[in-house]
Amino acid sequence: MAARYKVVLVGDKDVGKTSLFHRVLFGYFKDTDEENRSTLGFDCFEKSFSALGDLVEVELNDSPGKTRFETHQISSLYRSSNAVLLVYSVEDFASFSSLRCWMEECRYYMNAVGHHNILWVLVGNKSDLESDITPEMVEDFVSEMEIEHSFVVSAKTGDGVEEMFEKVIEVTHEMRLNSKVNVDPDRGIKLSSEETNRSNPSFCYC
Ligand SMILES: Nc1nc2c(ncn2[C@@H]2O[C@H](COP(=O)(O)OP(=O)(O)OP(=O)(O)O)[C@@H](O)[C@H]2O)c(=O)[nH]1
Ligand SMILES: [Mg+2]
Repeated sequence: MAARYKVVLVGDKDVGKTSLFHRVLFGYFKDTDEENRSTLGFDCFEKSFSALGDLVEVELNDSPGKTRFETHQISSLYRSSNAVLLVYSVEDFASFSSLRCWMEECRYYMNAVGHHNILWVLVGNKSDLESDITPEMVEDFVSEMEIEHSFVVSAKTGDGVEEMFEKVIEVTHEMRLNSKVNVDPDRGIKLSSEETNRSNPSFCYC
């Protein structure tokens, strides 16, 4: 059976999460008019990718930049994610600054269920526009927040998007292969058989 991973896009309104979602899944840039473009729900779509020679199923989740949802909807999305793409727009310093809050929010819900095996990825979108964010700012942020992977991409031109997503899936798959802790995308964290046998004869879902 193919491994399944859940990846979630988070970040401020208008940074281009939905545009990245379309670019990754359907390979084109979907421009929308200002009135109708804000994401109102948690859209998701599943697609197969190849990683380290294996076929993997990836559920990519788009989320609204303005939280309008009940806590349980947000917490269940975060706690079952394998990778979180923290998206900012390179021409919007405020969207970069608020990533700390987005990360804290995600960590809060993940910590609540003991889910620590997450791949955090920093994604600067709109690289086709002039950037307000210097490489030093990015370096300081990733080192302070202990983020291992950072990319600058453009959903509009497609520049860097495919490479970024391939890397995310590859590293996520590598983490899964090297780890004893697995995440069931529907139910949360599941201990591996070795861990389970040691503590409890049945699987433990948080
Ligand atoms: N120039 C440029 N514009 C982009 C890019 N990606 C998205 N946009 C534009 O930025 C605006 C917001 O994009 P969305 O994808 O709707 O942003 P979002 O993060 O999903 O916003 P919310 O759903 O409100 O949270 C739209 O007008 C997009 O066309 C990009 O790479 N370059
Ligand atoms: Mg959106």
